[in-house]
Amino acid sequence: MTNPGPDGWHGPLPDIEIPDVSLYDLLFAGLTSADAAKPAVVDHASGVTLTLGEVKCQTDAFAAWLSASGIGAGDAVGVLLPNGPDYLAAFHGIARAGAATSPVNATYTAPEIARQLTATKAPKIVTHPALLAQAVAGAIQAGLAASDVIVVGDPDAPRAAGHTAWSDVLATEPNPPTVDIDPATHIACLPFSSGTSGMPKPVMLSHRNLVANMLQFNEVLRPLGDDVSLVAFLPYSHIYAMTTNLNYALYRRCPQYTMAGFDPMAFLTIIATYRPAVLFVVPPVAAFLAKHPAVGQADLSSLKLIVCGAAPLDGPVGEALQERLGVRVVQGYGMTELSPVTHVIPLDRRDIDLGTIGPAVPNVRFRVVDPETGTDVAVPASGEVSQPGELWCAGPNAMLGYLGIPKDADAVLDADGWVHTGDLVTVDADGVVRMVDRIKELIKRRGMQIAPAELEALLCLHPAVADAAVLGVDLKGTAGDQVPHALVQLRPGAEASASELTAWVADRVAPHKRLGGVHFVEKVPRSAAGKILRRQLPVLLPAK
Ligand code: AYL
Repeated sequence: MTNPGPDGWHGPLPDIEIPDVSLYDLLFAGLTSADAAKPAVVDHASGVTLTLGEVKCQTDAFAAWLSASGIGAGDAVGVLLPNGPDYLAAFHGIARAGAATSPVNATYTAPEIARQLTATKAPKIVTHPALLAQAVAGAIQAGLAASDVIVVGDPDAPRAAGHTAWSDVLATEPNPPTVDIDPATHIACLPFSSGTSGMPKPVMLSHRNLVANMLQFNEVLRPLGDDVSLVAFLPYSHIYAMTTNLNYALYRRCPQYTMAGFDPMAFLTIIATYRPAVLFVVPPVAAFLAKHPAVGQADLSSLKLIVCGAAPLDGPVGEALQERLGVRVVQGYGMTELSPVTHVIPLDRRDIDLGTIGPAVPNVRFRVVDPETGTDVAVPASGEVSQPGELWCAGPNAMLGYLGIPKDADAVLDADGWVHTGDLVTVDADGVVRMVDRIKELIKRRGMQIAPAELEALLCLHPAVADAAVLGVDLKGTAGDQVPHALVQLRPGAEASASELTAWVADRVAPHKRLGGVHFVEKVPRSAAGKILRRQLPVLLPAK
């Protein structure tokens, strides 16, 4: 085996055939009556359980309702729901109708919701009673009518307010018209990502992208056997949970135990009660499981695998977790633009450092490219690692592009199909990759994206602010968890306090994007072309 091959580096597992089918056909078309009776989703807090057959029936009913409402190919529908049983049919009903889900983070404020609905031109939104106020405000800002807001749960209150009740939608005859779906070009989902720079934008993921990534990832999990039951606490609105939890558990006919948010003690209770086999976590949750005293008292004996991704896992934390729980822990890497998973440590490769992201999953090719010269870094000798370079990935899981942004205007997906990740990595002679740094603008908080450009634009709307730059500051005692700080240049003669500007941002964004500090500077450093000189920002922070 030569690695890298002519088309880049590859992983240890052989490539697989990706079936040319829609998501619905892969997950539901061949559902046997035995499988239909299996639990698909269990929500501990509400006690609601849906079988696979019930999820399919709801999916069909929602697809039929959407089709009858004139929604289909080329349309998007907003989904603003916490994790819970209704999410499954909402997502798949939209895809079956030929439309795309525009998944909105459940903690978003009305302006954030409106921006997302507007960018994806979504004519409808599905939401939850607990999120109704911000959903309606966002929908109205985006030009939707009250009846375009579909509300799950008790039907009476939404009906009285002129909204559409989910239970009325689900009463539709579950026989939607057949929609011709070309898996390679038909968009199933439009999650938002800021890519390597600028504002968050809708990422066009096709049916093939989502089908492929689930199957690519499945190859890595194959040694686990039949049980991949899992706790779905990471938000479905993020591609990490959408692919590896929502869709993957359905594909494998295993139950997913939903949590509307991460509550550590409820999380431990759910694991002890339902005995799932797998957890998909982000580094702060890995650290909680590795260190918190309560974990020592909990029964976590059902667990067989913990996959950690979305931000850097500290190798020793991974080791400590593996040791403490006696559970295999692996690190994975992904990016929304790649549907998302490209690298995971193989389950049987105990020799690979948990601080790496492992080799590529099947069908992914990757390159490590010197950002200065644009050439691939030299292949290292056995036992050594390469020079750092930017990770480029290609495969059937690579996005179609950003919605509404011309292909040649986007620096992320190139004409040869490589996604330029904006992450700096090294690779060893076996194709095992280690993250070194992020060279894109992105800040990550608990695995969730924060685009500096979004907060900078908000700050510049404040009357006292002349210019602003936002950078990520590592949170103490965490490996790689960051909080955004702002460097603010005030207008001459204008006054504003740090707390006023912090509140200005907090009033307008989801909690994870709130500023951890505001520091006043004489001038925000910009190039002659007006670009923020981001490398100069850290030295402008006050000494700790
Ligand atoms: P997005 N270590 C360090 N940084 C990471 C890692 C990791 N293991 N994984 C993701 N990132 C960063 O689009 C990196 O900067 O998708 C990358 O470009 O919200 C960015 O996060 C992408 O952020 C899985 C399944 C990871 C999913 C994912 C992450 C999807 C995050 C592993 O098994």
